Amino acid sequence: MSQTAAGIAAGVLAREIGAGARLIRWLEESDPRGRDALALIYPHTGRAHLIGITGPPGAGKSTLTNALISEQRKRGRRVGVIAIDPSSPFSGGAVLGDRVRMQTHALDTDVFIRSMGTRGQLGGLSRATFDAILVQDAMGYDVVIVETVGVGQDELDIVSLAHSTVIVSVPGLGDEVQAIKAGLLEAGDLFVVNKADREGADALTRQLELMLHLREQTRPHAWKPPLMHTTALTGQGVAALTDALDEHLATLKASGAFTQCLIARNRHMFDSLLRDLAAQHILAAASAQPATAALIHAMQAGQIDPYSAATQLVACMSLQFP
Ligand SMILES: Nc1nc2c(ncn2[C@@H]2O[C@H](COP(=O)(O)OP(=O)(O)OP(=O)(O)O)[C@@H](O)[C@H]2O)c(=O)[nH]1
Ligand SMILES: [Mg+2]
Repeated sequence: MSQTAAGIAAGVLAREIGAGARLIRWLEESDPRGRDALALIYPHTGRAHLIGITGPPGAGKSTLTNALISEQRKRGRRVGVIAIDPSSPFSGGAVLGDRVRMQTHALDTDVFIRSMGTRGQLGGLSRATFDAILVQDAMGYDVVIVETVGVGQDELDIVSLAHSTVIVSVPGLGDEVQAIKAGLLEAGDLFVVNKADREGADALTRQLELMLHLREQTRPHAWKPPLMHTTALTGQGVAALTDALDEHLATLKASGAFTQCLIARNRHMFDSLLRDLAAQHILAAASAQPATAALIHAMQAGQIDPYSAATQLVACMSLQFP
């Protein structure tokens, strides 16, 4: 495999999983070849149906993703998956767990599963995830599924910027854990009660119905989100969920929201890159300023507070921005 940006981009467009994995790594590590290759593949993106799946730790998201892959494959579609490893104390070793739960598809070359850590990406989790989505999209995967635990702002950005956001709930977690955060409730396009084989599924369904009813009263949505039941372990309800996802996709395409979603994701990336560039410029310019040393000294001596020091420095640098 060629190690140049052009070589890797050609491999990605030829749908070679090795090339896709390499490019995602380059982008994660801010290897300059990553950006060059991304520019080459970018014109081939924008076609995949991006599905975000989120829910509490252990809700069965990976098991459900595995079942969704099977169903999508039955329908002749190629599937990319990005599983975000929740390095939360609840679910150590999730990367391995995700792989095990989706290993049914390990030998299928029309399925590409990539796990990502939640720490250590330069530029943040949402950017690394959106980069990986672009790569899988350019590889011609019809469907790209992103699995993430619904906790931080980054994760919320990721799922709410997907075309179809699936919120997974499970019976038996207790009320305080079960209450879906307002942001997630608002972002959900499809609501799933997984582990429907377990006791408590009916009570949870009633609770969710109430939440959705209140959501509708507060702010009516064009798409009425379905509330579905699955038993991911056996695949029960997964065909119906796939039907609902297809229907949602058709609605998005008919209204133009499919493209809007892509525009919103690009805007998010653009803003995030701009913030990084601005920070780099300011830090570089600040370290070249003679006033910096004096202000730091004054701050250490307790003569000025950090807010005033930063404001003063920016004030005396502002004319020197490129
Ligand atoms: N009874 C039952 N168990 C299920 C079902 N779906 C998943 N499980 C089990 O629930 C456990 C957690 O499943 P995962 O798919 O790893 O859940 P997850 O939401 O991906 O977990 P994290 O990624 O760690 O947050 C596993 O032991 C699954 O076998 C279901 O429909 N019914
Ligand atoms: Mg998982």
